[in-house]
Amino acid sequence: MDDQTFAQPATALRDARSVVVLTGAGVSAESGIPTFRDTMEGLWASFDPQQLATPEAFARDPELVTRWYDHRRLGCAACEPNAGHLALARMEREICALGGSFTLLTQNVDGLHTRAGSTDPVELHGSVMTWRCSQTNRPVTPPPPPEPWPDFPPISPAGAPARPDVVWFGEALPETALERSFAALESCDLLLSVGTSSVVYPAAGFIELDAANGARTIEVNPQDTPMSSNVTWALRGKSAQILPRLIAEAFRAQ
Ligand code: BV8
Repeated sequence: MDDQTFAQPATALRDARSVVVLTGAGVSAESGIPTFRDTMEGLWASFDPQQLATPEAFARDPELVTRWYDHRRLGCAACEPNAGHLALARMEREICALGGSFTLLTQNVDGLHTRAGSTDPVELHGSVMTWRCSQTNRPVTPPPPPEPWPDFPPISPAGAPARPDVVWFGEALPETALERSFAALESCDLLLSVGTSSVVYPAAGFIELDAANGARTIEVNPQDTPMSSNVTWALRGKSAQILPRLIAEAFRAQ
């Protein structure tokens, strides 16, 4: 992609007073974490993630579901943030240094934005790194990576299976996450959507909401998504390459 492609979105980013970034599994792809709808690797190749990420699956087979999530917990812990995560952490610092506001909303459960230096991401779908009792909702601490849980399903002190702190399909997103999201979206003048297939709601609807509010939008993705027709600029490519170039163009003078 030539520099001209970056000129307008970079100017919009530098001039923005209130920036919201929405990320999906694509931003972690270059850290080695398979995206949600990629074919699952190895042991899990014969399972559909959408079928495993539900309360019904957990109730039906807590051993299988907790094994899958512990496999993902250890996989995420073994990965490092990539240049895309680091670029978003720098974007936050640059926007705030110019007196603007910045909010990062992520659908990812891998914790990589925090490890890259983003100060307070809104984890819309929770985290696979923390677990809780499925009965009392009290935290249950997993063994430190790379240690797996000793037993599956892990049993909480209350005697019930422990579950990961993720939002399953059919479960409501955390109230605070939704409140922070809508407050940020209402006032934002620039929304970046990075590495998401834009098919999971309510996050997928954020782009439509912001386009309706008059915000300009930048989509960073190797391919079109159902939201692409709503965006102002589509930067086609991998986020670990696109985001550093966008930041360099927007804040090169700083
Ligand atoms: C709810 C946690 C209500 C678990 C996840 C309205 C319309 C239609 C359906 C619904 C609706 N409202 C609700 C629904 C149902 C459902 C839904 O949206 N279903 C979809 C499938 C149609 N939504 C829900 O159930 C939500 N709950 O609304 O509750 C409610 C209210 C009150 C009371 C009770 C209930 C809950 C949704 C959350 C589900 N949990 N994750 C886990 O991780 O195991 S969602 C899951 O999908 C992941 O979090 C993932 O992040 C998310 C979205 O996927 P993406 O992140 O976009 O990842 P994907 O693989 O799909 O795409 C990757 C993209 O990256 C691709 O575009 C690819 O091209 C790109 N890419 C690849 N490489 C790169 C790249 N981009 C950049 N760089 C690269 N290198």
